[in-house]
Amino acid sequence: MNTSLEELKKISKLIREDIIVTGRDCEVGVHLGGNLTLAEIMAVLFFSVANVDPENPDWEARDRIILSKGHGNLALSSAMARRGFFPLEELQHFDTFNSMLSMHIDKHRMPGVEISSGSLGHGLSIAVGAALGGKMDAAGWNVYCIISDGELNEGSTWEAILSAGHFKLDNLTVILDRNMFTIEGATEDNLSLEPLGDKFRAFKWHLIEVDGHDLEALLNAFEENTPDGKPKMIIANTIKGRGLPSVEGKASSHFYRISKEDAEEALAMLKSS
Ligand SMILES: Cc1ncc(C[n+]2csc(CCOP(=O)(O)OP(=O)(O)O)c2C)c(N)n1
Repeated sequence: MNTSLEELKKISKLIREDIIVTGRDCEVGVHLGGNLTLAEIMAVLFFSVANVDPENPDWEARDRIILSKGHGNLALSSAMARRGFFPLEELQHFDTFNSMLSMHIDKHRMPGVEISSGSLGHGLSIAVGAALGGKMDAAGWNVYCIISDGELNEGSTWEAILSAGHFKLDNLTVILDRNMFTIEGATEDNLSLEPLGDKFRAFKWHLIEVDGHDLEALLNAFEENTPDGKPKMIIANTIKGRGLPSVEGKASSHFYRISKEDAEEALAMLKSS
């Protein structure tokens, strides 16, 4: 899909707005921190990079988008609604009884979604299986999988990373939401991950590191070819809770209900950006 940078900027701002408004209106609160990291990534994926058809969500030749960090469903839901997979009004019912949109992803309710997720550490293994299947069938589609840095604390994720390098899955692109925090605090305090770039290279991946809020950098990263059949790892450096001054860059942004006043402030900042 051909979408200009200017248009992508507008879309990513709309996704941010949806997250803040839903976060304000959802009684129990939402995962604000780790959804606000995804706005630009979702805009670029759904409106430029991935070959998907909202009119025909199960189209065989579609690219497969797998959000492994299922608590990012609000950003995903906003992007998919704005792309036309379902009406935008659905967001008003986010996480209410019988809604198609829940705190974590339910593939049986949401059209165009590949997997249910929310139990962390499974999505990349499924993405690797899909990419391997695509290769075996000589299918032309690609797999895009978004993982969190918290999921790198799970062994299953590393098994998948090992497999993708071994099987030369150059039809697989992973976007790592590297916001440096999990629910418990800083990743480097809990179970340190660095040097991540060296680790992915050693596992035979093509590594690209970008500012995950920079639309142009993300677009370039997706477009870059990978050498020698390597799968692509995009480390997207993001800021947890981006756009919410009181919690930006803090673990406390992870899950809460934003106050009306803070939402007003965040929306005003967004408007003037
Ligand atoms: C298997 C599993 N264990 C624990 C949880 C509870 N949980 C929800 S979010 C989260 C961690 C959040 O950190 P991260 O995965 O890095 O997400 P992000 O910072 O990108 O929001 C945890 C442990 C879970 N969803 N799944």
